[in-house]
Amino acid sequence: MALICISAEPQDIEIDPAQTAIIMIDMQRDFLQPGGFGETLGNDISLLAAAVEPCKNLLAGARRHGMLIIHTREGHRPDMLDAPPAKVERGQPSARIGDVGPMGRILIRGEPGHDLIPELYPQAGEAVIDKPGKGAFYATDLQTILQNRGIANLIVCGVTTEVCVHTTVREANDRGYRCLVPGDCCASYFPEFHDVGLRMIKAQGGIFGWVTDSDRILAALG
Ligand code: C5J
Repeated sequence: MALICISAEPQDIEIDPAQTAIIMIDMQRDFLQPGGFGETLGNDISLLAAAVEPCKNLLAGARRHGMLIIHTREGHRPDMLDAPPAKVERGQPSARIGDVGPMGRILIRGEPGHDLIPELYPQAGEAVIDKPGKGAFYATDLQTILQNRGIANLIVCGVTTEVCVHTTVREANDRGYRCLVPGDCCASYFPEFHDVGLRMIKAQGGIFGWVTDSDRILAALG
């Protein structure tokens, strides 16, 4: 496919879809559904629901165009050897990482809560990357996968905007990837952090990347 031009801020961006991957960050039951990690931290999980439909539409468009699609999941080994005590012990959650909740052990790989939400479930052939940290590059094989597929641009979606989406965009930007963030495909428990998070990405001439929305990407894909 030829280059396409996507309307974005701070300026439009031209990309080759064949060199572009969609990264769906942590659209897991633990963040979006009752009884999971997000809710144990005292958050209103209903605030994340708005991103689901736009992500679904974008995924459908990306699949139609044969784009590389990668899903990530934040979580830890069942023995929790990869879970830093500083992360597990932090704050005053109603249940900590590794404790048993209504969706199994909180943020532990293999548990129901760690799984991706059914609306955005990966299709056969789509990579799923388990990450112990906030950034998708830290302690994962994401960069190897991207290099092997000749990827230069990332469309980064998911939750939460200012935590795992932002950390991943920053990691990717430092590694030379051009990051495009569709704001309606991201969400936060803190709407003001979502707004400022997007503004931070596109400020200063696009210091971390570009911001757009799912409709503009789909329109460009045609
Ligand atoms: C958080 C994430 N918020 N996926 N994780 O702890 O953003």
